[in-house]
Amino acid sequence: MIKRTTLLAGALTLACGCAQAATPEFVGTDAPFTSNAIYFVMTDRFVNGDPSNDQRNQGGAHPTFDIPVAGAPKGESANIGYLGGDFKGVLDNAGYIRGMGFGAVWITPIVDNPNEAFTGGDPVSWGSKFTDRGKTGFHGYWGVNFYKLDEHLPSKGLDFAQFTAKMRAHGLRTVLDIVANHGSPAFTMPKAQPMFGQIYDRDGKLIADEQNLPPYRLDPARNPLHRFYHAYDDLVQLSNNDDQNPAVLDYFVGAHNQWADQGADAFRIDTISHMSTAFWKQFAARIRAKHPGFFMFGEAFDYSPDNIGQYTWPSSGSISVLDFPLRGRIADVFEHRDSDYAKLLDRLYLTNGPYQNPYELVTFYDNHDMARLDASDNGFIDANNWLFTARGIPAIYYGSETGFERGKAEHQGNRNYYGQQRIDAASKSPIYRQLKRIAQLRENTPALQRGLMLPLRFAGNQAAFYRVYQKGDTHQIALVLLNKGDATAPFDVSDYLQAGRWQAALGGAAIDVPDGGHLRTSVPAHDVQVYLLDAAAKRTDLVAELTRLMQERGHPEH
Ligand SMILES: [Ca+2]
Ligand SMILES: [Ca+2]
Ligand SMILES: [Ca+2]
Repeated sequence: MIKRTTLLAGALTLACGCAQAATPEFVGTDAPFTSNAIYFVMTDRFVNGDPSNDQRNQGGAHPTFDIPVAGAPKGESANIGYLGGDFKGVLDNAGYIRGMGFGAVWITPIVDNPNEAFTGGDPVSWGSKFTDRGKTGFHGYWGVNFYKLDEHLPSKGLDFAQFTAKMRAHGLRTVLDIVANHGSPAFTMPKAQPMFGQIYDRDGKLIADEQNLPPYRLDPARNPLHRFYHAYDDLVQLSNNDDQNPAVLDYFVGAHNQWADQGADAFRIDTISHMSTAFWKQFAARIRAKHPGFFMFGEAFDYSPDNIGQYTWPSSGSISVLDFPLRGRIADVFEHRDSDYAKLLDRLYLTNGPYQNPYELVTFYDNHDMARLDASDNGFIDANNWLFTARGIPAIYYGSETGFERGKAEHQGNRNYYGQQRIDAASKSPIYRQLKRIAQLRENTPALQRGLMLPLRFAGNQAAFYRVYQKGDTHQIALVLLNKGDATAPFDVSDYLQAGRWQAALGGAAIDVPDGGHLRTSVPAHDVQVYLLDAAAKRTDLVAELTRLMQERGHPEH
């Protein structure tokens, strides 16, 4: 980008005191975290970097290591036991992740989970959903002591604080997945199992215990160990933390502040919609009182923009969300060859939408709780080209860089072990190569990270839009041209097109555009081109559109 010489201009502005001399600010968001693209790993399923913490003999009669799901078709597999992945496996591959163009790694919850396989609930069968019998806490979402690391994760010299520090030395921030809604499976066990349904404090003292009772049989009035929980169920057999109880808020603020103190850079908040916005408002305020500006995004597993938008508002704690509504359309568009880019347009909500700031949403096409994207290599390439140029913070689920287990749901291979061998061979995948190219471009292009988005054309296999970031010394206009068709597509852009020399950011010749001129080019099949003009927006109709986008960017909360 071009750095303006601002000293003289600044001095003149000050000297004359005239506000109109200042260049207007055009930004989608300034939240520093939004510069990063996120790579999401289920730590246990990524890489086993240290076999000494595998706990292979854990669990006694209910062992926890390596439990294949029965009934797999030939050549397929799934597993509900621990498979050995740990902090060291992530850290060992920090260079791999960073080299792809990611600035942050989201890891599954790190807190202590039960040390046996669960014996209640419904049996896990091939492809089943909401079934937990025989399953372990390999995923981390069954917290028992939220102040304590689970024993499968750290290594000697690599506790969480050391992990985050070493990741940062590689240029990677840590997004910690946190839970406050629930603990572990808490009832339906044939015989009560240790840790299940219990919560321990930072000193290791038992403070809550469902005692294998169905929620309606809890007696919070008389039994202090029941007061942590609602006397009604929420998600499967999980304990249901009482968001009205101040002790619950204190406990989770304390625990998660501890992990932020140890270097977590952002939180992904599990099951945010299963607790009240009043809880989250207080939670966010108390985290940010200690860690100003701390970035958080929640999982409200809901495809309705109006339902999930409320979590982003200041009245709910200004917590961003995973962009499920857009995700639904992304799957529609990139899983099908004859789809229309226009389907994406009305889920962007660039003006007067339901979100406090649509540019801060975390965008994705799949994760551990749904079937992985069911697309061809070209479908993945097209999806990534979209995700890393459109508004939002892209989050890629581990393995998607090679199309790993595509189309597979949980208990069908979605969460399978990836491993060092696949990582070492990833560069053979065209998905990986094209992802790296577009992710690295986003990493070096403020307009693609945080710029306002001005759509030009979304039709059939082509999309064209501007991203504009104009603040301080950075003045950047990006023109993004996407082609998901099987043939080279011509593009002819003139709307809002500012005169100047547009650089081809992904290679190719620069294009000189005269006043009132056109930018004519072509984009190969399943490819993207980005033209960059490092200049302040001057063209009158462009400035007017950007001013409108800026003014109408947020939700008009009252
Ligand atoms: Ca291990
Ligand atoms: Ca454990
Ligand atoms: Ca709940």
